[in-house]
Amino acid sequence: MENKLRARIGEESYQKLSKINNPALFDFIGKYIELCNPATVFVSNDSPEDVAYIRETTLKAGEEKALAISGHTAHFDAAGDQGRDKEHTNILVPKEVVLGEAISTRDRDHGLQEIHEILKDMMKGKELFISFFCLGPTNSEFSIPCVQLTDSSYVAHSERLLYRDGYEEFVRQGASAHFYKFVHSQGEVDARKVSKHLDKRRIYIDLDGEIVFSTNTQYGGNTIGLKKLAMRLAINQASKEGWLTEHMLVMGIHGPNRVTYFTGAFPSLCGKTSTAMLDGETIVGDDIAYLRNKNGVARAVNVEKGMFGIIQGINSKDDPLQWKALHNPGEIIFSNVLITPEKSAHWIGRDGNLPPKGENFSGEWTPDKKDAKGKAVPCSHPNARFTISLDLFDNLDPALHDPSGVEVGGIVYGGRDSDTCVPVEESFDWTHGIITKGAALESETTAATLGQEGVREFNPMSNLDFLSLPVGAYIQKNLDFGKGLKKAPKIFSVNYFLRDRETGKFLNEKNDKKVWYKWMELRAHHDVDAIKTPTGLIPKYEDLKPLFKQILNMDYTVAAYKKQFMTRVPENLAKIDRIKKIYETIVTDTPKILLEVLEEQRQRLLKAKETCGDYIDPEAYEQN
Ligand code: SPV
Ligand code: MN
Repeated sequence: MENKLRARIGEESYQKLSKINNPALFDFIGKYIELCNPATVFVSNDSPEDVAYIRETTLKAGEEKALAISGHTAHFDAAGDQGRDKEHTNILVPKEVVLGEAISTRDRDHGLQEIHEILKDMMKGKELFISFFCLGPTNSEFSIPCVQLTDSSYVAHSERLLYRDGYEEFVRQGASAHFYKFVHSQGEVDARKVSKHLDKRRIYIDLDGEIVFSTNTQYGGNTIGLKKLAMRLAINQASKEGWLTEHMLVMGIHGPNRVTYFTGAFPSLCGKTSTAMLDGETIVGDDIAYLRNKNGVARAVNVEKGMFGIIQGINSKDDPLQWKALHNPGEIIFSNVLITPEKSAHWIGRDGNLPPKGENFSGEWTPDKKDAKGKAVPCSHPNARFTISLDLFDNLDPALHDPSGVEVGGIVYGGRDSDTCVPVEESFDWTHGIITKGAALESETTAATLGQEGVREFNPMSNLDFLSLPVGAYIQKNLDFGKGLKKAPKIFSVNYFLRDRETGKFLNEKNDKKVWYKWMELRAHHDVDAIKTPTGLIPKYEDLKPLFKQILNMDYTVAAYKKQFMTRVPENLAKIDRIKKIYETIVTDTPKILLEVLEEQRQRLLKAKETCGDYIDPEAYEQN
């Protein structure tokens, strides 16, 4: 095998590979080179020359186009390839394994057979890029080495910005390395260099083999193997080993002479990145976290070191840190934005006038362009993104690469909820938080996934799309994790999307969340009191008022507070009914405690309703 591989990949690449003493790695690489049959193979050892080669290839191959600012490039995905393809993303499971209705699976034997047929000769005439990365900081209990095979220089380039170098980690760990494997092919591309055969788009995750396959797609969420695809492998591994893999940001909230680290889970396009990037705080990560119990303390790391962020709505006023990085020289890949005639990037919600023309995901674009259904084509796709290393941001937290992670002081769950939950609320304890904030999370669908937007969906821990074990078992793992801690972090919920009952207008400004985090930070240290309601602990007006003044220079009114923090009893009861129904029907391995805790909450709401009515002013609780 070794000699065959050597002849196939060339001496230089072979020399790089041979420094890694791992027969399983050689077998994997040999097998997929044989199957995919690329014309040439490039192995990267993370050297500056190798990194530059991949970057230059993206331009030569036309997968990216250079923009005016140095280091900026733009990439397009096909018009129908602009979000995660949930329908064709399946976990491959042997017949006897049942993950439940909420998780999309496919029979392992059939799936493997199908994907191997699709991959056969798929890289004929193309270059294969082999890169090594590490999920989590290197040289750490959290590290998971990964190897990515892809025929897309854009994918290899994106991963370079998003993940830590892994070549040395493979060399260091040698034959003992436990690693994840990824095979991606964009398939045949058209004149615009976008995948042509979207009907053959498949994303399969083989838990047993710890290998992910992705074909006939380019959108990052479907192709950047180390992101959400690896997440399924890590959730599976974590569930067996007693740690957690979560769809969470990690950030430092700067309190009075201290920094308290928070993790936060939000469904895609619901404010996770803008939270992680709050001005005045520091970012460790904006998308995926591993959490481990170390000597009774919950510690978290960012699995990544870059950001695949949503660009829609980023403007100089609300997002000064992103704005600055996006307009400075530095390596950034813009995807599915508008390229203006001046070769700059434009997007929905950006400052400045709409350019008169340009190129976007739909091809040549002008403001009056309509799609086949007569609908206006926006200048950028709502799920347009930018890929950047976190070190280009001024607010990078110094703990990003700390091998032992950061101590978690609080955990936040949030969704897109127009009518039920208050803007910020603390749970009574870990179990109440995991169940009523995490497991009961609902959110209205967004453009991050293909399909209809604005539909309220159940999304436990914002992690449903990525689960690789039954939902009930996953929730039990979360409950158990807290029980094993000496001092469990406080659990909160936030809702940035609450609307006025009468006018339908949003009740909060985009930056109000700055106040919610400062309040949570104070609560994590017991520095302020809170008001007990049937659904949790809410802030007191007198604690929020000075925070609004200090942080936003705003006069926060009692009227605003009352509207925001009123308990909406009918909506809360309806939510409990919806969630209970799911956990009694769709989820079949629901922990008993989950239904009990929801029932207790229902009873508290009914009791409060008896004395205070359907819509309860926070003052009513204080007087009790
Ligand atoms: C998300 O959709 O949650 C993302 C981007 O963070 S993706 O890579 O598509 O998952
Ligand atoms: Mn995400």
